[in-house]
Amino acid sequence: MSSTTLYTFELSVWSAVAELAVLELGLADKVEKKYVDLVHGENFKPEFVKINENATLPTIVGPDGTVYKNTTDVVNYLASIAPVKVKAATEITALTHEANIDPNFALLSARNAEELAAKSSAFPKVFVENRHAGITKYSSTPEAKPFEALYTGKLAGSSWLLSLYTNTADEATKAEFYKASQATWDALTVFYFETLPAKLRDAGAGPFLGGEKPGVDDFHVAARVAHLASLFGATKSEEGLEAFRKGFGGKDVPVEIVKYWEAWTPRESWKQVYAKTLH
Ligand SMILES: N[C@@H](CCC(=O)N[C@@H](CS)C(=O)NCC(=O)O)C(=O)O
Repeated sequence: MSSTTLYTFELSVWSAVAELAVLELGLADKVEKKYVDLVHGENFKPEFVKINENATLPTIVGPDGTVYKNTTDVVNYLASIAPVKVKAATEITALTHEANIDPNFALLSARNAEELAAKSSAFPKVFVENRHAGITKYSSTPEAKPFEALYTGKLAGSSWLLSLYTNTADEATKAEFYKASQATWDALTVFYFETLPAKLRDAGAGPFLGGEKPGVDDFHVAARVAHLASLFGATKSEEGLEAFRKGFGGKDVPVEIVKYWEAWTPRESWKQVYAKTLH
């Protein structure tokens, strides 16, 4: 039987969901990983777009050639083939993927000119520039022709981001971006201070949503929590809770989130996935 291939990247929040699942579900020797460098837009190579026309990670190609093209399908597939059985996804999995709390938009978001200036001299700027260069390069190849609609849409989005990050956007565009960024952070605050703590309380003794061990929901939520800590500047697990507190303006971190963080961070899967840095 040929193997299952997971297309992944070490700095990708949604890939981390799949990577945690592979380890927790005892599938490390059954899944072959292939790295796609998102920071250089390699997900826009026509060879990859032929596999997943969304050009996103994680992506899985199963032994029979079936392609799983989004995080939810990828993890549900992994759970279905795993020797270890865990609690299936519930509503919280879908909630972690709601567009109004998009983690990748949060990374690039800026609520005002100061935030945008700070991010424009840090990693987000590098990402925006390189990704734009990657889309531009790959979209102009003959192999890209069948996927013209994808490239046209992605180029429009990346040109918009580049204009913001190179300070060539007009005032109306900037104002709209600040407003969208503020809305995302307002929604993220509700998610981390209300929605997620309530779901953790409903889950009972826990410490995971899946019970004593992580279930499918937990793979999605864990990666979101790690990503949020990284957005607040934490690179190591032990910096996470303080980063949350500071990041949310000094507000106490909900006790449910504290317990959740403390349950995840000692696990081998977590230590491996976040060995280099939280992301
Ligand atoms: N809804 C999709 C989102 C996946 C997604 O956006 N993944 C990011 C990496 S965390 C990506 O591949 N981005 C590619 C890009 O546009 O640069 C899913 O759940 O799979």
